[in-house]
Amino acid sequence: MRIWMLPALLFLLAAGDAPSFQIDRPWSRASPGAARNGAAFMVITAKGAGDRLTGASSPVAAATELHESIDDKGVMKMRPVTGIALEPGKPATLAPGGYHVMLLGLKAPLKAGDTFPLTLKFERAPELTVTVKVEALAGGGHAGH
Ligand SMILES: [Cu+2]
Repeated sequence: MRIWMLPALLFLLAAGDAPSFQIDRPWSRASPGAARNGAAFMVITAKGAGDRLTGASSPVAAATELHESIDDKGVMKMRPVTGIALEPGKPATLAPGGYHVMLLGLKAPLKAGDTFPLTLKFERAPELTVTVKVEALAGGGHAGH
């Protein structure tokens, strides 16, 4: 093999190993009244190679964080996490009561039927923007969760 072929070959190998994702049902709940925060949920399945969800951003919120809801002796709390593992072929579920993308400082209330873009950031893969659908708030429930 000629030496100049090597970079091209390495590039092809790297590309073949690049993570890709199936993202199912990105959704959020309508925000009640003047709620300042919301949350986005979805199921992410990595294909080919594993990766890690490390952050997100959206024009509808001043800031976003990755959060995990935990049951602390019967009290639901949430805490920021630095990332969410995406193992190949193993769906990572972001859902009420678990992992979620926290939307901090909503610029306007989220209304049922609306959609908004959410850009997901990964450790290895390039950013990916999904369209989040706002669904009606079921029952009283907790704001944004
Ligand atoms: Cu949260």
